[in-house]
Amino acid sequence: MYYRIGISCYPTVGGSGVVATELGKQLAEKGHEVHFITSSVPFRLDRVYPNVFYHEVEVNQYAVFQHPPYDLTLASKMAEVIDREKLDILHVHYAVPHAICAILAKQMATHPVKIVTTLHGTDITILGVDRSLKSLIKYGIEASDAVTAVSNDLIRQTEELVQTSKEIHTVYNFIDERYYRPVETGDLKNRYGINEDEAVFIHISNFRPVKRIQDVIKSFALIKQSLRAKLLLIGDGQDLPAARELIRKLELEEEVLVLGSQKHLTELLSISDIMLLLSEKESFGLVALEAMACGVPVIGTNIGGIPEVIIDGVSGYLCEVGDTEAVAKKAVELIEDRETHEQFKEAARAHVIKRFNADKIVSEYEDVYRQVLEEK
Ligand code: GMT
Repeated sequence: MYYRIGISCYPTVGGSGVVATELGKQLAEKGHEVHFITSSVPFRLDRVYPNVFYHEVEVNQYAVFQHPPYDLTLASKMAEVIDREKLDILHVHYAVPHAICAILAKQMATHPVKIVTTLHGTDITILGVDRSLKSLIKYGIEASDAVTAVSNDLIRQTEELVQTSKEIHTVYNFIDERYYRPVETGDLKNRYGINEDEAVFIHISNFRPVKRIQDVIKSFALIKQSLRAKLLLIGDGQDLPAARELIRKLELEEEVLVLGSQKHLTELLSISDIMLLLSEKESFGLVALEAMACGVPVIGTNIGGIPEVIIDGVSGYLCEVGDTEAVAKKAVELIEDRETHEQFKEAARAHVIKRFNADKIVSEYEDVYRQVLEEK
């Protein structure tokens, strides 16, 4: 059974947009018709897919408007696409404003459509506790026909923070394992000035405060006391200037390579030995999955959905938030024990392929669509 599915998400760099776009591509490959309704072409939509369509949300900049009415324009575009394309499902990613816009669009449209909302993390853990948005988010969740969240922990937090008893299904993040795999890197290490005897650590994020970049740098400074190593910092965001300052203060300019936003992550992951993901909030941790798929074990914090992704002592390690000494100790032990490091690399990739492969997770989303369409 093939469906006509609308997808709305934040189309720029960010985990929720990546998941939404990859999901659209996978659904199209399976034969569904997919309609992206977004403010720009999603950045992961990098080639032509015959049954993928894009509907741009163009915001009116009329002078009377103090703020451009993006949310209203999005709802209006959603209603237009629901009716014209006869959508069966409108799947929105990130509760605000997408779930609210979808509910409004459903009321405006004449064609019957089901709204599926996926909660990604900060839409609950940060915005869900903001008094100005909390009841709106609760309404968006409860008025959706089906709701999914990217980890069991995010469901628990949604119930606690937003006080809802709406049924929420866990559908984990996934990766396309055909793309995310260890790749040939030629002399890439050499070109970055990394010696063969140096261990390579990597951190990839949007450098927001929840990512605790300072802990990544402090852990690396401790690691450096025992190992020859380099740290690759990938991404950009508000905490990058403070990160640069700390790197300078700890005299790590030679050893920390600040590479900014990068597209070809598989190559950078393939030259890395360990990923550090030391966030204080993380509903899942898509980057951990991407690293593990490329055979990179992850040292992560024991919070949010991370323990549902990393198997402690098998495909990486879990440490408490802020415990940089424990992170450094685990990292040094793993690098120094080559045999265990090899086992972790294999276990990491095997676990991702078994548990988080695209086919499995996309089928779980299709089950949600099927269930909701069977309901009267
Ligand atoms: O903060 C980010 O990492 C971006 C954010 C987003 O919404 O774009 O990511 C969230 O959604 C991802 C995809 O479901 C999850 O893998 C991330 O863990 C989650 N981030 C947080 O919870 C902080």
